[in-house]
Amino acid sequence: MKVLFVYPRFQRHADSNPELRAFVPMKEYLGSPSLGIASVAAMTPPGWEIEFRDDRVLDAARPTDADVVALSFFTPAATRALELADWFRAQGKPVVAGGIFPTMMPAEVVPHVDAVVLGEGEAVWAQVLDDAVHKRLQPVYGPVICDLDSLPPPRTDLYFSAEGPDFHPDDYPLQVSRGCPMTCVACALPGTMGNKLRAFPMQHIQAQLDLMEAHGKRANLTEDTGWFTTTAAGRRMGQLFDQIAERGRTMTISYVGISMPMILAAGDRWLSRAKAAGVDMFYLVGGFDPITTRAFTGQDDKALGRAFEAVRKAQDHGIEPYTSFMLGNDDDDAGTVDRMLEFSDRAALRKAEFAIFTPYPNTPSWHRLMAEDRILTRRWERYNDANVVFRPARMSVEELHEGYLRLWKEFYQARPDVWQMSEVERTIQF
Ligand code: B12
Ligand code: SF4
Repeated sequence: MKVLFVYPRFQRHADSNPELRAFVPMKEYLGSPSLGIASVAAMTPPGWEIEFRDDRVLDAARPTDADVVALSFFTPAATRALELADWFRAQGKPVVAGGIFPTMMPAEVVPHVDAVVLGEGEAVWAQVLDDAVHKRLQPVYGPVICDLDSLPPPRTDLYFSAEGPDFHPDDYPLQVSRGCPMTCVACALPGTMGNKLRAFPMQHIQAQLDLMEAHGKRANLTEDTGWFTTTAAGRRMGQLFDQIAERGRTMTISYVGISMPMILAAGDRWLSRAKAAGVDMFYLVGGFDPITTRAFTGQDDKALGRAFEAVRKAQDHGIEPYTSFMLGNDDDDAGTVDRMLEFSDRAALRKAEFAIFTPYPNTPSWHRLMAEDRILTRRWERYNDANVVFRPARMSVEELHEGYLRLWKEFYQARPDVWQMSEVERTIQF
């Protein structure tokens, strides 16, 4: 028996806005696939052959001898995923879907597939395959929240083997926990993985690191799983850093996802331990937390002061804050763009990315904007933080989009040395 896992393609910043190619190397935003397929594949029963297709690298709509096709997708990839589901079903293949979008919007997916898996797929995966073989797939499985102690390490090696000359990500995601007790209104995570923080056992994390190291890969620790939302979780991360440093693995972590409140809450010792473990960069996510949603509105000098403090604290510990700015929260106005650029200069930021606020389906933000009749489109491929899909509160749609383009342009025009891009890189399509 054989299962084909497919990771459908989605548009990145410069795909949606080709003028950005002059400033952003396309490969910077290709990234590894999410861990969804690797995690579920690890629960595939013995005797099953596994094939993996990354539709971003090579069109996945090709004939297959697989008995089941399994799609994994988040919202930006949903349009393509449903197209692929239709295509494979037209070839007579049973199609199963899982991931953030199927979990948040099952009614959109059910008509295109034979089964939708809600939530964490590992617990029902063997059952789904068995039902597929016996032609008794149910339309919906789950929602399920897994016991993390029982899970094998994800089969990230499937992704390594799909790399090619034009596609070899610098790093791969590593999960240290799942679920999040916070309630950021634009986040899908509490809705898909629950609002209780569950930690992976240390040996599970070590096994993931072993696999990366054995293949010469680096790991990035995802910010979104709430790993630092409790003191105990922060302490565990400190222990992980110590173990990495002790085992001399200081090249294993490429960056750690984090937010400004998390940096401010971290003690100097914690930051020094991160640095000693080889963490040279934070992926500093903005736009969700109370500091970055207020700092650039022109109305909250205290939040702005805290933002400077957070960036300086990382820099003082020798960790570069690669800052992700989000434009389009309800308190942002046209002046926010200048405030973000001025902040970047004064804080001596070297690298940043810019995103347009996006109300992801079935999140609290989505429900509020629906109720206010401010959702402009349900074309899911446009839900990628690079298009305006809602009516902003204090800007026009055009002002928001132009402000986003100006952020990328003016930030990198002032820093021509950050990405040493050749002419080929400026134009190449990965
Ligand atoms: C790594 C990562 C990326 C990678 C890979 C892309 C991806 N996610 O597919 C890259 C860097 C490319 C990326 C890009 C983006 N990302 Co991103 N990313 C993540 C991150 C940090 C980790 C993903 C991951 O590996 N999760 C762990 C796996 C195990 O979880 P999972 O995929 O949900 O899989 C489980 C279940 O869903 C299910 N399942 C999944 N697939 C399948 C398949 C089957 C068959 C079955 C049965 C079950 C199943 O079982 C799995 C195991 O339990 C998440 C946050 C997070 N913690 O999830 C954000 C996240 C997915 N990203 C998000 C966003 C918004 C983006 C961007 C659009 C914008 C941005 N600024 O980041 C860009 C996209 C493009 C652009 N404009 O350039 C949002 C998604 C919102 C949504 N509702 O869809 C998230 C949730 C962050 C957040 N908190 O808002 N991202
Ligand atoms: S953005 Fe991060 S902290 Fe906020 S709910 Fe999502 S995972 Fe939790």
